[in-house]
Amino acid sequence: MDPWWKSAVVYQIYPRSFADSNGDGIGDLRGIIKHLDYLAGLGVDVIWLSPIYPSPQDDNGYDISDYQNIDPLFGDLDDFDELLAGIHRRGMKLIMDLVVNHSSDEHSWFLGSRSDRAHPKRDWYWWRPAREGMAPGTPGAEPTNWTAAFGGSAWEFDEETGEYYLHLFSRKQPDLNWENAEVRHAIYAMMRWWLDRGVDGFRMDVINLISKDTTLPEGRVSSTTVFPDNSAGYVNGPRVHEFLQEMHERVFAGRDALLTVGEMPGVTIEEAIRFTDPRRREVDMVFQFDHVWTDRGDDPWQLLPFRLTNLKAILGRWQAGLAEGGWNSLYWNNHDQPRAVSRYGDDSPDYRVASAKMLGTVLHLHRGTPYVYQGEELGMTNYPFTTIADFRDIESLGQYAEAIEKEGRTPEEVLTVLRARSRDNARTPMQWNSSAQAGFTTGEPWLPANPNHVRINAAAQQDDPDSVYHYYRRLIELRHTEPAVVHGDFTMLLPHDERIYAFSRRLGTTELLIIGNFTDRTVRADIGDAAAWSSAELLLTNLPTLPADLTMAPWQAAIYRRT
Ligand code: TEU
Ligand code: CA
Repeated sequence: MDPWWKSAVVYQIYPRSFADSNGDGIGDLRGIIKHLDYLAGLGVDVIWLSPIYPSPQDDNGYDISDYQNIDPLFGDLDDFDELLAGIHRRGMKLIMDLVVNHSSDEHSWFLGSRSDRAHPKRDWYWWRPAREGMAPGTPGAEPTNWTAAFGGSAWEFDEETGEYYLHLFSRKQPDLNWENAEVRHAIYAMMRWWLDRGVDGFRMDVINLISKDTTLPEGRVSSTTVFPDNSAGYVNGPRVHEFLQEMHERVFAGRDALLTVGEMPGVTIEEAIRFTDPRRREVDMVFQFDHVWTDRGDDPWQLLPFRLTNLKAILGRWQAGLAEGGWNSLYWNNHDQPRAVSRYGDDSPDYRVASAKMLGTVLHLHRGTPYVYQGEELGMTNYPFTTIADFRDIESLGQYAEAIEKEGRTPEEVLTVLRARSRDNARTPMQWNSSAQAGFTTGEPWLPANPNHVRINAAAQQDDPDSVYHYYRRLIELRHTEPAVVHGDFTMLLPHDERIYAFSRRLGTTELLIIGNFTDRTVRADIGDAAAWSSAELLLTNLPTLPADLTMAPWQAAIYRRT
């Protein structure tokens, strides 16, 4: 029997930006409860919640100070139980964000660890002395040259006990020491507690970073990411498979109908096959990053131009790589990425709707489980940021400071890249309607709503059968009704075409052809048996005009079916 999640679509909610129920400007659980019918109407099967646990909110909740409670910002455990029941009542499932590569520095585990070299929890984190022969706390005395994702060294000196602790992200996110069995078992117990409460699985934050090479080798330094490659020994580290197998055995074994997805920056296809091979019992699927890192070159402050052939080569490789065993997750967007329609499509008034639908078509018809990030189903766009004061994201602010102060870059040069790439593009309030603050809050939102909410919003799109929202609804429905979408094999067509994305899916005698025009020109899809295909059944297209002879209007997408 094939697992249920192969035919599922997951919807990601970033709670802080989804819906605010009490006017404090921050989204919360009661806000989500209010919109459950909206999600059920879209037809999604699973909801993934970004972290809602108690947190100092240094990285918007990815710094957790208590794994078994709800941050008062978002509500309490009663609200949570009500939300979960509401999700289950509508036939959907809920997966939680599991952030256990690191905790908050305000977690009681770390407070203990930091208090004394002899504290029983000292070894729960990565404490190391200064580099040999160097005075602790002086420049260059950090134990290794590792850099943190949000700027600066990955080592923070602690005056109190005279040692450094490791943080691959912010200094308020100390890395947990998975070498220590007590740490692992505390985490597994916490996971079981959530499953017993009724949750249906986990999205595991940077889970391929949990195992570090204990010799802590020097790595290749990069100013904007911690994981340019595996040189430092913590990307897909030596014991990561062992840890995930142990987690499976201690937490998931014997429980049915769960979904686990590991977020894995820097994961290779070879590793992903191991992580997702069902016989190995690690995770169901992984998030890889190759296709969202295509605009990054060696110089982090340069934007590489978008090349369709590059995107196709990457996604095609992942399709082929996981064809036999394992399973892909499919996404354009999440809370860390700019908006897909602004990045890969055309967010101008002329083509926003068409290109958002085209992107949805191409993504959802790949083999794998699609993820929709809140607002993607409306074709929400990047935000018109002007100055650095407009940003709230710790990564954008940290990298900006580093680039200006340490590298002597100009603000304009850095801002150009942040406008295109900052995580805040995805974090502006969900656009519910055209009223002030987009119907997100009655107060001051923590990040301003995009001014285009007067045109782009859920209320308007629910009333318009030709909207991006209704198109996504149909795409999701198609996955539920056409087995070839779920199980068909995948063949990339026209890999060298810079304008057309085309591929076929085949299951038994059923064959689907999917075509997306990635340009604002009229382009003919030059595939082999075009004549036969153009008379096949047209399952879905995003424009009122039907493509004749596989000639696609600007940003047109089409799905054909023949048997
Ligand atoms: O993200 C990890 C990650 O790989 C990146 O997407 C990250 O946002 C950054 O670009 C690294 O340079 C996860 C979460 O999704 C992210 O929101 C957190 O900030 C991060 O882990 C730390 O928990
Ligand atoms: Ca609120």
